[in-house]
Amino acid sequence: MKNIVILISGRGSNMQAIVNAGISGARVAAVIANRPDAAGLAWAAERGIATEVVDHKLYPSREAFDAALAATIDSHQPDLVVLAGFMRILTEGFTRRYEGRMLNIHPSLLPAFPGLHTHQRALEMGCKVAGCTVHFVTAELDHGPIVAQGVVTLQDDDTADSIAARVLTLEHQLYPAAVRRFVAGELALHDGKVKCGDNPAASLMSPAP
Ligand code: NHR
Ligand code: GAR
Repeated sequence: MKNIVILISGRGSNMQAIVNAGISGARVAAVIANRPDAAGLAWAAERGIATEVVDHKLYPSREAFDAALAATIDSHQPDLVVLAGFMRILTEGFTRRYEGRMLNIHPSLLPAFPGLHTHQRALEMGCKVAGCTVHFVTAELDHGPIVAQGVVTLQDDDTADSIAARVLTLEHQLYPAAVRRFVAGELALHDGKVKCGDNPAASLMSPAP
């Protein structure tokens, strides 16, 4: 049985999608938040999942926060660390510790729009498509090797909120599918490149018509 540790900062709907997917061969060993008020914590606790808070405001530096976070994660013996709406930039040392076993979902079609406010930026640029990207986490923010992407078509009356809602629905399919492939041994990082099994269709999703 593999241990998955999920890091959240807020609502945790991607965490819920992964828990609800029931990944065979794995269990969600813990849900850890950097904010005590993260709504997803209560949802996880109600389901008997271990929850922890490592409050970044209680640490004097990013290094000190990351050291405490790593100690908490490691106490759950993770095979995979999943960032699910986790909002703190991680230090290089932290990302190296979990190299090849830490995934993130980012709400844009990377390498476009790393960072925050992705949907608003896509609208302002006149993009015709938007989406989300699952990637391995490396030191460079939102630049790790890409595992899977979900694409939505933009309409004239779209707002950042309407795009976020459509993309989120896709995130909830794409992310559990990627986690399932990692747990099954069909997805790995070798020499900085993504190696995956022979199911390329699992790497690109768009909404059902
Ligand atoms: N850390 C590293 N080193 N590499 C990545 O690829 C990371 C990462 C940490 C988080 C998620 C990412 C996203 O999907 C992620 C990927 C937070 C910020 C941010 O600016 C940017 C990108 C992501 C997460 N955070 C501010 C900070 O100062 C705080 C913002 C807030 O608290 O609201 O850490 O988008
Ligand atoms: C998701 O859309 C995720 O892609 C995005 O925040 C939302 C989290 O929702 N992540 C980031 O912006 C990371 N910086 P959730 O908490 O309901 O999963």
